[in-house]
Amino acid sequence: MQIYKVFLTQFNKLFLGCLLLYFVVQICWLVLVYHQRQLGLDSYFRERSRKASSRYDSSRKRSLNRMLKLSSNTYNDELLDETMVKTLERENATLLMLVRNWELPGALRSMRSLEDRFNKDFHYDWTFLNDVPFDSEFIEATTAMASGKTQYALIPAEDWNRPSWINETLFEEVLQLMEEKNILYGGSKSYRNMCRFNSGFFFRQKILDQYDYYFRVEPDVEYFCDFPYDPFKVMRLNNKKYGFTITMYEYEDTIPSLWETVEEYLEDTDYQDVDMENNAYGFVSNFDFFGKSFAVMDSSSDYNLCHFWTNFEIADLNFFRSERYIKFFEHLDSKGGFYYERWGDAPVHSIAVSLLLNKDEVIHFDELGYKHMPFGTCPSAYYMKLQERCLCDSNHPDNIDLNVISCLRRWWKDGSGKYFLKHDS
Ligand SMILES: Nc1nc2c(ncn2[C@@H]2O[C@H](COP(=O)(O)OP(=O)(O)OP(=O)(O)O)[C@@H](O)[C@H]2O)c(=O)[nH]1
Ligand SMILES: [Mg+2]
Repeated sequence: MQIYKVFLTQFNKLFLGCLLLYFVVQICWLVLVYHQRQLGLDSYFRERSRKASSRYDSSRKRSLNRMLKLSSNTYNDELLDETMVKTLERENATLLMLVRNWELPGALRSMRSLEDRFNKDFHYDWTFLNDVPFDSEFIEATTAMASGKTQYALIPAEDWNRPSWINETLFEEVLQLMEEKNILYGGSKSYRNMCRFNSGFFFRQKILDQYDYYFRVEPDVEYFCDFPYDPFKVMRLNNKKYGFTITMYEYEDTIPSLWETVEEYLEDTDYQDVDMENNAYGFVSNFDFFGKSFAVMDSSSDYNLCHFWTNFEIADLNFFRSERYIKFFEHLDSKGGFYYERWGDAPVHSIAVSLLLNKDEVIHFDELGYKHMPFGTCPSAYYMKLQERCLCDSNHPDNIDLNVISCLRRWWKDGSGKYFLKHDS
């Protein structure tokens, strides 16, 4: 009996021991499997990220930059070697800045940023426009900052000033009213001239006749990353007519009657210039659910207020020069809304682009980090940011793409979609 009891106790201990061992082995196995799976996923995503980041290797031309990497105690004869400073093939394009003389410091900061990030390798011309003559200090400093040719033009008074048919009494009343309502630039006369000029006259300036593409630059903006390509070339090769980086909602108070004017234009022209099957009409008119949210802006018209932020703009001048765009602009202009309200060039360009172009003719440059106060955009792909030497934080609250006032998800849904989703092999 005694022996039987001892045997039972030993057997129980052995059994419990085995059971414990079994559980330990099971847990180890599960941890191992989970870990392996994680490793697998990590390496899968790492590999895809590497592929994405090496996509532009052939166009980076790193070797041309070698001479710019001198340390302070190095002297390199190659700097004087003509072959090292050969200019890359260029498109028929110019960098374009409408600017005032007193904005020189900001203009130089923007130039410095764009030269360092892009133009030092290409030397595209810089074209400066102003409603008064540029002073010699402005010309001297900007010429020194540019790596390409610089040219300066005075805007003819008739392209800039308020037309004579604007009712001055009504105009003054509007200015006062909008000023009282604290509408941004609501009381400014020159801001209205600028918006109208940028909507209907910049592309008619003689100095731009020689070019096909322009890249709009404003004072005090910053480009966060090395450009992985020549955006003008990307536009031409892919038949793009309009490029943007940021899109968001417009202040409705500045454009109360813009949309009804657009609808009137569509009816007057019997929709003959718009291809509703292929344009991005939905981008400016849809209000439905997108991403995780509904639109946050209320609109009292059928315009959802989405627009491209035109302080960054790379576009085909021939689109703006086209009869259909001019017809669109002239219709809007004839209503006086640039003065009686405060129509901005951003909603005007954006609505025109969304109506008159095929949505695939519009490109979102999502690799080019960019900032114009108070918002910026920063690429989120980790390896791309390293490779493009970006100086920005994609998780920062200033990144408009994370903000509810961004229309980017609307563009993905109702515009030309998200690039990598369409082109991933
Ligand atoms: N020559 C000239 N340029 C102007 C005038 N008003 C604005 N601009 C330029 O037009 C562009 C847009 O003007 P901004 O004052 O930057 O307008 P905004 O970007 O809507 O507003 P901010 O948030 O103040 O930058 C900039 O490149 C300005 O330098 C003007 O009266 N004369
Ligand atoms: Mg600005």
